[in-house]
Amino acid sequence: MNETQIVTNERTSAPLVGILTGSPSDLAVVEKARTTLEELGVPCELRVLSAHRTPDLTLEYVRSAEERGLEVLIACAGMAAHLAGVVASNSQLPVIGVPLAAGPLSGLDALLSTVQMPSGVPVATVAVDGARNAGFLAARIVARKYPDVRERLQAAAAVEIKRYEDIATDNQKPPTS
Ligand code: AIR
Repeated sequence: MNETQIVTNERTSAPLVGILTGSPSDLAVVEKARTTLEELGVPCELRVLSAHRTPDLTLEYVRSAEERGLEVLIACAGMAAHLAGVVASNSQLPVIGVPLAAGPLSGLDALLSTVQMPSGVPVATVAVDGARNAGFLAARIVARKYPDVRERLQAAAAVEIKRYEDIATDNQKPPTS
């Protein structure tokens, strides 16, 4: 995949969430944001854009995002991760930052670069490699407007609760032998 290729999901409806990531090398982790959104029925698009390597294309994408109908942006990057900050300073859409564990510092550099934003330019930063939670958070934001997404979030939460309750119940059983 080249650095500007758009990867859209299979849904026909227009994307509500735009996922940006700094490099093709990030995709194994970043795909989790996309699959989470797809599980929750939230149309999204994923694009490889770097604040440092393709700054003009990044700004073009971010500045046109709102008028194209996007409602939330997820920005993922490793190392000197300025992508989420650049996105938040060029759009009034809510921005979720995902610091990635790339390079010798294993994500600590990306975490600090993403989370320590100046006031007035917020980035809601999730955990290092927290792409799945970025998907859930984006879904919660759009769920304020789309009740079907809220219902799917609730159903997904119920499945998780049941799964861990079953595990806890099994733990209480005495060993069979
Ligand atoms: N990156 C790309 N442009 C700016 C930054 N910070 C990040 C990517 C990736 C890391 O640098 O998001 O996590 C290494 O990228 P690459 O392409 O060298 O593998």
